[in-house]
Amino acid sequence: MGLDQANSKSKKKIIVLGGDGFCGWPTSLHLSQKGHDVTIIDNLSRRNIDNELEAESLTPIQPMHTRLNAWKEISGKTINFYNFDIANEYDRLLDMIQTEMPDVIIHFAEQRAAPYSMKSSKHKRYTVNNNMNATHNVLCAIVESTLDIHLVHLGTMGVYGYGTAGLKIPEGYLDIEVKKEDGERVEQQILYPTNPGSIYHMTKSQDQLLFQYYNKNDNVRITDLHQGIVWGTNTKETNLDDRLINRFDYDGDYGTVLNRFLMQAAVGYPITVHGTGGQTRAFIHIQDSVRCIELAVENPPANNDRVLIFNQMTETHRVADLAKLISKLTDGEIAYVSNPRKEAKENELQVRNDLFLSKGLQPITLNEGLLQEVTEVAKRYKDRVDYQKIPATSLWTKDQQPGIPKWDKGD
Ligand code: NAD
Ligand code: USQ
Repeated sequence: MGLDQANSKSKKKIIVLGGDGFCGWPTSLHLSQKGHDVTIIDNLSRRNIDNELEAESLTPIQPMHTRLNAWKEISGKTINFYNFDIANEYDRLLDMIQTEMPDVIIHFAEQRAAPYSMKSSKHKRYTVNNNMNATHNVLCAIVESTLDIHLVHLGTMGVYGYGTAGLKIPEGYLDIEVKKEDGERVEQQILYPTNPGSIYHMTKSQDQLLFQYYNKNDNVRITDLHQGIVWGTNTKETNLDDRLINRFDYDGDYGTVLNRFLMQAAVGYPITVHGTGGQTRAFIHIQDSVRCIELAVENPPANNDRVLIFNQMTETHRVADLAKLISKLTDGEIAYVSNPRKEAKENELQVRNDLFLSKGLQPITLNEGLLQEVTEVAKRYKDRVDYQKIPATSLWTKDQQPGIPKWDKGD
């Protein structure tokens, strides 16, 4: 095979579901930059949720068509965009798959905030309906299309829960040994038992079963990426022009812990540690997240392989340690607030991520230079912060208290 033929074979037709979001947008740009033919489907529900919560991205994200026109102007490449709801418009999704005939579908299109999913019955039901139907519709449409499509899904480390019996969390499958009636011992591998900590995380656990079933019954080739908390804002491509800037969520529902701490320190708001901050979580920088997805696209499972599961994280940190690190960097004050969530006060977390490392991932670690970079994003846009939106007010149970710090300027 000549080099041109090999190159054209490695260029894929990719549909990105949820390509307007925090992870989906930089991934779409990166894959387009690499020469893949990218089409985004997104119903802009995340932007509508911003309207519902009256909260905005810290960074001034542009309307979708401004983003796409800017990308065309800068890179010369076209990304097509279709605005529809994959959870509710099955026929449109099927039609799009049959027309586009993609090699790969990357599925980001779910409601992804644990606090938002716990706000009320309405939010719980929306999250379950949206996420379960979105995932099931994609799987169903792939089978109905009869095309051999590789599905790459963004899952979460949270499906495992965050407690281990001292072992490193394996990549999806757990080795077990069972004793038969006759005393013989039999070794097996099972999906690691799920232990979700919110309605959102529960939908991701359910996704795993849908994948297991469609893989077994219809041989759908699936990669499920169990991703940790993504931090940072921009990537090589989103940095090319202000109009390509990625979103930065900081509000009490959508802001994730490390980016919230960076924003809080940048604007002089107390760093809100929930409880003692003994919670240990897995993290990955947005640039590494994008690279991992590229690696997953380049390394699909073969036909008849079981669901391929990667742990998409690069390091683990205790929440209190992150707060102290950022406080040291910025002189920010730390506030230990009551935890609005129902979760273990403390946990150890060790995770295997050998698969991505073996495929060439060179992790960006949480060093001071990078933290500085994010702080600069936070500082640059600090005038856009609405202080009222910072506290985490979504409660897991009626007994919990909102995580509101005592604050001279805010009280
Ligand atoms: P996001 O909310 O920024 O992006 C999701 C996108 O999907 C949004 O643009 C939204 O409009 C779209 N969408 C949602 N439902 C849809 C539907 N029914 N039809 C069409 N479009 C729909 O979230 P994100 O942070 O980019 O996360 C993307 C995925 O990665 C999620 O599935 C999430 O569970 C997973 N993940 C995220 C993180 C993180 O820290 N952000 C960590 C681990 C895993
Ligand atoms: N926390 C604080 N202070 C804050 C915000 C959060 O102490 O101001 C604590 C939380 O109580 C929790 C931890 O930080 O113990 C992580 O919270 P988070 O909001 O950063 O992360 P989480 O709710 O788990 O969800 C995020 C993404 C989700 C993804 C998940 C990966 O929103 O889409 O699936 O990270 S993981 O955590 O590995 O399950």
